[in-house]
Amino acid sequence: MPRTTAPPLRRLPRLSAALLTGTLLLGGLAVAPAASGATAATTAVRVNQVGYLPDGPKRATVVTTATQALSWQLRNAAGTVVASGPTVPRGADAPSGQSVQVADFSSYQGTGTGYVLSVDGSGSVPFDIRADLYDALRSDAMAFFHHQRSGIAIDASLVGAAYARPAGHLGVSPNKGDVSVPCQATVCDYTQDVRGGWYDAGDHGKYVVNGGLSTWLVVNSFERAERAGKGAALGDSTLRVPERGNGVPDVLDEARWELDFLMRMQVPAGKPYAGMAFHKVHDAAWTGMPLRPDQDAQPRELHRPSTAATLNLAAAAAQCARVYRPYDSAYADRCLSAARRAWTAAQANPAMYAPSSDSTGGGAYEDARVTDEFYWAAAELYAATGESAYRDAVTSSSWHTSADAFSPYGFGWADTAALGRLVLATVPTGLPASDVARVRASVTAAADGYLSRMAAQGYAVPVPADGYFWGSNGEVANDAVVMAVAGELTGDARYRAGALETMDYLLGRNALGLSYVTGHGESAAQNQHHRFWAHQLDASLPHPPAGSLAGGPNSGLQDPIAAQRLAGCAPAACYIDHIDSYSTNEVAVNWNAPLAWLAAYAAERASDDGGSGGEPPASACAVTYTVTNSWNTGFTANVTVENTGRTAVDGWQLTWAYPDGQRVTSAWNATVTQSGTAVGARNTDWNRTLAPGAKASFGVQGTHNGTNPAPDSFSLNAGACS
Ligand code: 9MR
Ligand code: 9MR
Repeated sequence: MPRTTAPPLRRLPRLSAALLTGTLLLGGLAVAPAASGATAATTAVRVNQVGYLPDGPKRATVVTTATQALSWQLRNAAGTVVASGPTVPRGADAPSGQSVQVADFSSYQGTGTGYVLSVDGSGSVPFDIRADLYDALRSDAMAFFHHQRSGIAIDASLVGAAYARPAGHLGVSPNKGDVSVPCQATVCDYTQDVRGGWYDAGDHGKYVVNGGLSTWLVVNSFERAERAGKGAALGDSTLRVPERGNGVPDVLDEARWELDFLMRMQVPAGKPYAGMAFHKVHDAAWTGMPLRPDQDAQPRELHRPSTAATLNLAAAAAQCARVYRPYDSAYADRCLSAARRAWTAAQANPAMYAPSSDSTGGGAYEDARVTDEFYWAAAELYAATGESAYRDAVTSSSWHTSADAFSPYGFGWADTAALGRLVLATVPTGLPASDVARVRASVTAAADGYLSRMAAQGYAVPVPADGYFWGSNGEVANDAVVMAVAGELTGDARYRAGALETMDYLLGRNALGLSYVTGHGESAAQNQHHRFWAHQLDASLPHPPAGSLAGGPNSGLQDPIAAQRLAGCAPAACYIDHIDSYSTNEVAVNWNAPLAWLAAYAAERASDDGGSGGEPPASACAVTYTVTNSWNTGFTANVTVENTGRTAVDGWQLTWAYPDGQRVTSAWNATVTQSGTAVGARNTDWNRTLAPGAKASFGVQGTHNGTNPAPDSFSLNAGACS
């Protein structure tokens, strides 16, 4: 059954009302200026320290003991007041424990650098207003994954000398792995090659559950960009990855590094639990800090397969089959076969739960409820194949109708039902239109929930006051992903504004006046828990590279330094930029993945819309499907697709589902493949580019079972057509 009330066990106990009210107006904390060590101000102005988009929301939070409205002034770099107005008193803000007011300067649409917002004699840090604000974060946040790669040297030509390092865990002494890793005692009697992938975080563990989720988000960021007609921004030679120039979008090259690892974690045919995924591989004992990956001398071990890991693999690999097909159909086939085997194995072993006790040398990633993972994997397998067995697994899942698929605490590595909803809401499948409408409505309802929570909070954070648990910044970014998709589905600009405003929170408009993203913002965190980027412990080592997101405020205080230094903190202030604070200040792939998703989203709107803003049209293509000939068992049809969007489409794939058992047997002027009911038609060399307003036509011949109804919906590069 879906969880209805309490957050999952691994999260924190809720904070008592007494704690929340008892920490209001923590004087010293509330008034500490963000960056400059200025005077004893009574007011502090918290802004997005990177800046604001010209067409985006522009709000700041003012920490002040004043109860009356104050006035704000926006000054440009020359010191000239370019806008001014009154703040709105908000009173006590429970999550931050501060008394706050809000300044809204959204109506100012000028551009420039060096703006300062002043209230009551206090100035913010300087910030920019410009359309290309997020271009750097888009590539930095994505580059994080390359830095985290295991099994490959990180080359100075891509990352700079400070971040270059030898390959980790390729079996070169003193490393023991990961080319031939044994299982823990009693788990298996063979070894497995599980090289590659991304290190999870500040540790050297590699965990299938968290890897699957993170891969899915990275690939999903590309899917979303493609639907908006802007996938080129993440295309080939856009990122600092070694595979630049191979004709494949760089973001997919990066995700493939992890997908290959995930598939290596699958139990081989002929062995017990074949098709299941080992839950994780990591050191036999926790290593100390600092420690470069190639210097880790601990034995590595595979841990018992789990149903959750197996289903994460199934979901990520099924998504791979769909998204990589236009670039490498053999790889797509390999992914699909791994996904199918994983699904079958998970069905045969539906309750192999990873225990919370398994946390020696690596994190547990425990999960004793996997119905949501079944739902997500089924949704991806259905989207990839159109097959009725997967459709039935979707529609019979309790999560398909449950209102709780989107929890107020957001989705996460153990809560994946929302991901199934996002797939079904955005990828055309054979689900009835009414069901798709219901699924889409659930996405917007979730986004509405985040918006209303933001509106009720002084810092416009989408998480509830009791939701500041380990990785809360990842939760904020995940919520923003849902809001952005709601904006795409509805064209309602409020959702885009909500997604952008969460960026303000992450980049400095928060209780601590600190950007949680390294290298982005005047006053940014820089001592995240990491075994190589451990400058705080060893000055010869680098700080984390720009674009790394800290886990964020965690009222659980689950490490010694947080427990010691942060006792009594208000939830949103339970954070310390210290390398030892792994429970508030680690980096992790599942937090940087939604950050990268969001940065790509925010960057794309700014640069590609010329600052005009607004959502892309709900549909960027129109299709006519005409049966040109039909006989007792066969038919021919002509299909015409028109690019009704504003940008050229370079390389297209049109997809649809046949409603009544039709099968394509041949095609002309397009390359057509069918899997189950799902059909994909790819451009030929000569009709690959569709300028705005241009059309391409192709034909298919096929068989039918007596009736031959036309498909009722089509998608161009995964965006629904009218
Ligand atoms: O470094 C580890 C970090 O990646 C994990 O998130 C965290 C919780 O599992 O554990 C950290 O390792 C610490 C271990 O749990 C206890 N001894 C100190 C370790 C940090 O050096
Ligand atoms: O993100 C994980 C968080 O939800 C858990 O509460 C926490 C303790 O189990 O572990 C976090 O994940 C860590 C993992 O266990 C080990 N690598 C670092 C991860 C981020 O801190």
